Amino acid sequence: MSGPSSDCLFCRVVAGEIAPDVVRETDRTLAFRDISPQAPTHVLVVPRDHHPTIGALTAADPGLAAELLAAAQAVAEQEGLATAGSPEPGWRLVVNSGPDGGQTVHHVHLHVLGGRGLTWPPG
Ligand code: DGP
Repeated sequence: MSGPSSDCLFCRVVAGEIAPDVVRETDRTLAFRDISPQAPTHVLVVPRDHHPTIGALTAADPGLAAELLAAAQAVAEQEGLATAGSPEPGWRLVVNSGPDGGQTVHHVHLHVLGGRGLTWPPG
């Protein structure tokens, strides 16, 4: 599935019905700050097309999945969490998928987290 879904929160963000704090955008991706940040930097990177999960996106459009990953790296660099030549100071990429993965918004999104020392394992 890739057309907009009227009951999808992030489709509404992409459509401009909900105004996000945009960090970066490309023709096919949008990055905006999470409404409930879990770290000093917490940015969500989404495809403009609707795909419910990372698995669905990868199956339907692997090129877009790669673009999403590149967009997350670009956001990390833009936010000062890494440079092209170094991973320092460091950051984390999270993709929650499905109920056990803690996914609450069913439009695939990458969480870019950083700005503090992050612990492991996650909850
Ligand atoms: P997940 O649990 O992986 O599905 O994460 C969904 C994230 O979406 C969560 O960190 C909070 C964020 N979020 C929910 N509603 C909104 C919203 O309206 N605007 C923004 N910017 N973020 C939202």
